[in-house]
Amino acid sequence: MSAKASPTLASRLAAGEFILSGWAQLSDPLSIEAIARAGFSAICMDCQHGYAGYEATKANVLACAAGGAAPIVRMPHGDFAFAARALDLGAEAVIAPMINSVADAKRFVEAVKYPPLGERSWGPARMMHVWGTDANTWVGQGNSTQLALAMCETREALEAADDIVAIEGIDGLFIGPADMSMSMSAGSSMNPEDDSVLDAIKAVAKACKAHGKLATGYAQTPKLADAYREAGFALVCCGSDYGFIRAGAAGALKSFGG
Ligand code: 3PY
Ligand code: MG
Repeated sequence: MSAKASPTLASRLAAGEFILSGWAQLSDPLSIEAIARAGFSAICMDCQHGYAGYEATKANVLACAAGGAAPIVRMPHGDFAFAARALDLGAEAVIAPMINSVADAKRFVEAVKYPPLGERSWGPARMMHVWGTDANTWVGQGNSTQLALAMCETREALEAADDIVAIEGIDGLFIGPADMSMSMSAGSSMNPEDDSVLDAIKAVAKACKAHGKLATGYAQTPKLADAYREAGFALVCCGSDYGFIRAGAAGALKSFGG
C-alpha cells in the first residue's frame, strides 16, 4: 500500500509552519498542477465563486496532489453536503463561507466532522488509501487530519468570532476581506485594505490564539498578506489562477512588443 509520504497540511500548521497557499477558480486540472509545480505547497479550490463543479473539483484535487500541493476546498455557500464530499475526495481542509453565528458554525461541524464532534457520514474510500490507513484507524484520525475553517467575513461574524472559534470541531477562522469590507461599510464600499478589515485581522488573530485555533485568510494584495503575517496568521491564500493568467498574458503581450 502506498501511503501519503509528505506531512499533512494539519501537521505542518501544528508545527508552526507559515503557509502561503494558491487560489484557483478555473475548472482545469492542468492549471492547478501548474500552480503546484510553480511552488505553492497548498492550493484552495474556490467552489463558491469559482467555476468548477463537483466533477471538475474531483479532477482538480487529484491534480493538486499530483503537483505535490495540499488540496483545500472552499465549499459553495451553505452546501455542507459538498464540503463532506470534498473531504471524502481528499481535501485536507474545507473552508465554509459566511459562518456568521454559533448556529452556522455548529451546522458546519455537524456536516464535516465524524462523531462524537459531528454527524459526518462514513465514506472515505480514497482518503484511507491516500493515508494508508484502515477504517478503524481513520475513524480516530479523520477529525484531526482534515481541517474545518469557518469564514469570518461580516460584522456579525466578527462579533461572534470568540464564541465561534471556541466550538470543538472548528479548527480555525478564515477572513474574507472583500465581504468584510462591504459588511463593515454597510455596502457603501469594497476595500479589502480598509482600516476596519485591518482591525478585524488583529481581532481574529487574538480570538484564534486565545483558543489555540488557526488564524487564516485570503489576501487580495501583498500588503494584506503582510498584515496577516504580522498578526501571526498561520495560512494565507493569495491570487487566483485567473489572475495569474491575466497578469502573465499582459506581461507576455508587452514583452513581445504588443
Ligand atoms: C472575500 O474576500 O470576501 C472572500 O471571500 C475571499 O475570496
Ligand atoms: Mg467572501
